[in-house]
Amino acid sequence: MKRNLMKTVSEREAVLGTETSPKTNGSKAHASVTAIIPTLNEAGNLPYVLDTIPDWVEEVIVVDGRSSDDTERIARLLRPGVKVIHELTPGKGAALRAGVNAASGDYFIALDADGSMDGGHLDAFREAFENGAQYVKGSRFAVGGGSADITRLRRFGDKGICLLMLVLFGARFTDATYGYFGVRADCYDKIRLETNGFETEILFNIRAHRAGLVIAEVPCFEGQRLYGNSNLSALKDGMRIGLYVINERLRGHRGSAA
Ligand SMILES: Nc1nc2c(ncn2[C@@H]2O[C@H](COP(=O)(O)OP(=O)(O)OP(=O)(O)O)[C@@H](O)[C@H]2O)c(=O)[nH]1
Ligand SMILES: [Mg+2]
Repeated sequence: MKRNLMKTVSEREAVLGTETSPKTNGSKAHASVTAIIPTLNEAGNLPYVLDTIPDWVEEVIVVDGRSSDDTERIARLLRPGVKVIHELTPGKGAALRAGVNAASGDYFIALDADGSMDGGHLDAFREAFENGAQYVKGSRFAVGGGSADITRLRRFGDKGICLLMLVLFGARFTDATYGYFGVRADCYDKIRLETNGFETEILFNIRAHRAGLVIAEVPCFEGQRLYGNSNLSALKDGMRIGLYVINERLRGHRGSAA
């Protein structure tokens, strides 16, 4: 099977340089980007996160609906033109799906609202798409990436899930659990999922690989959550994610790709 995971920028440039994006068709014009941001009580963090998102991002979608704080008001105040979608089903996976359903860009890129993901990396995501990637994954562990937030348990858990993905699917990712990722709009159907929880973004990686999408990793630096509490339990959600990965193998899902 073709190895379709590029670990470094230079590898990406070498391998992806010949492909074109959906609208550019080889020209210099940029295709449009939708940033999808799920939020659950992130009013304290949104000022930082929205400020990092470059002006060139055509569409910003905040998926809220379950916050009891001022998240929606702050979003509208700080990013005029922001689309706020209400999703009442609990879980980040459900929020991501709602965001994608409302998105109109050529590339969808998901990022968290807790301050751990820097919108400044969106340039590198777009570049990877424009160099031919169909699925772009942020990685804290690729050369040039890093984290101010990783614990030993989380690093161990991430390595375990990466190994599981390699052994069960032959999928070579350096970071399985960092939820900064993007997919080309016309490829989304190949990775579409109905799960609602944190497992969703991990299963996207597997489906992208199995569907034969061209995958690129972008080195990212993970900051610490600025305010509020995490909604993820490293142990409980980590085990749950592991079971979902095994179940994905047992179900033999191959996506709908060529
Ligand atoms: N709309 C919506 N957003 C959610 C839900 N659960 C989490 N989120 C958002 O999803 C993003 C990631 O959630 P976090 O709680 O930071 O979890 P995490 O980043 O996977 O884990 P940590 O590394 O512990 O922060 C954040 O922007 C949350 O606000 C939910 O049920 N609904
Ligand atoms: Mg977080």
